[in-house]
Amino acid sequence: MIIKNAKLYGQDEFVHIEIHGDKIHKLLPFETPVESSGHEIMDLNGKIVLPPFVEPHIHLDYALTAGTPKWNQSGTLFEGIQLWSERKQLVKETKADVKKRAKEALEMQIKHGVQHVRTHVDITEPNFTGLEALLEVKQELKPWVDVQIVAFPQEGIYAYPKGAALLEEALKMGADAVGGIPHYEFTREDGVQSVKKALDLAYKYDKLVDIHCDEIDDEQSRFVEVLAAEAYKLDMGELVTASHTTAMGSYNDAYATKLFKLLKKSNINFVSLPKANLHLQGRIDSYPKRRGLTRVKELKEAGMNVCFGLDSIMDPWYPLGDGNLLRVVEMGLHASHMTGYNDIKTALNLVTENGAKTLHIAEGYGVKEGNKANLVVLDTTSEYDAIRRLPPVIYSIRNGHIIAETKPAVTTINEPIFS
Ligand code: 17E
Ligand code: FE2
Repeated sequence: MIIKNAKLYGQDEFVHIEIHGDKIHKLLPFETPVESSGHEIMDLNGKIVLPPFVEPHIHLDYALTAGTPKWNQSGTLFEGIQLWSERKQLVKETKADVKKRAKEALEMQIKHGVQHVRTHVDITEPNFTGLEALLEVKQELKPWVDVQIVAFPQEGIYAYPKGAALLEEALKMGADAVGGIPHYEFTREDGVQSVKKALDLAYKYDKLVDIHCDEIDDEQSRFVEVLAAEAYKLDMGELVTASHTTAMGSYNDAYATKLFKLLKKSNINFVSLPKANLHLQGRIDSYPKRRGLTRVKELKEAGMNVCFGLDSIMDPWYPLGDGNLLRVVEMGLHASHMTGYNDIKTALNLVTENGAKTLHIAEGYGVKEGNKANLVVLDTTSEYDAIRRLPPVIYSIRNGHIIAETKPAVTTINEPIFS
């Protein structure tokens, strides 16, 4: 197949993408005649082609459980954790139940051009139902999406009975990454210890690390410095991710200036979850109310790797979510004051290459000769317009096959009011 007149994201010249089997064989310059090549031709007329979207942080085991048995009334993270804990005792779900919900959520993401997903899975439950379910989903959905699994101790490594042993067992069962939640541990010391434990386990079992880190509006919550320092000492920065880090939005600038030097040195990755945290944070504030996001703009300007994720699809923490990362980008740009021309033009890097770097899959990712024929086509010819209008992904192509397509809606005004 030849994909003709494609505008690669961020480039001005059109190219023709020649696909052989599951690979991108050649990127042909615009002038190359392709009509008589004998290949099947798809003409994009200058529409934008990107590598598939990367969802760096979602909780598939929680998806589609909002309101069962109760809705989160306060909108806080801590009520979410409480509700989930109660639900685990009350609703004894089977592996098949969890798989069904996770697949429904993944289907939403696949329809929006996502082909790489990192999901956290709660392992603070002795039966590992969620983990077993997600390990199977990961295998079963390979033709559509690559899934990475973080063993996530939602109720704490030390605050939950035998949390550390459950975490280690989850890694042996096949989780790809170690999680943590230091701001939820009983004491600061336990929080520090939990971060060190996560890194030790990652080192021992050769895993990635992704910590729910400082997801609280407490300016004293400073576990990200522990994570960065330990990652630096072990020379593991590229394998390590700090998710949420919302307390950074409350740090004083003197501390933030010192912290940023360490963060930069450590080379760790950051995931911001703008929809989830605009909703969850600031709940205990009166006015002025904090936005409760990490310092996305400043991290990016300081040369660190930041990406955006969704976090939730209808769970005890967040009642909405449809799997569309473009909507996350739109909200994140507003909330982070990243609405300058250049910020808008390059915004989709936050859900493509920056996400790929975070997932440690950057090698082989991208619309390049020799790589897998994995790409998405947006219904627009302009990077700027992609953010203004949030057009649909008209094709998602994986291993050379069209795995999802959307027919864009057409709206007309019937009364001649403008003539
Ligand atoms: N669990 C957690 O600790 N934080 C979140 N934002 C979600 C689950 C969704
Ligand atoms: Fe999360």
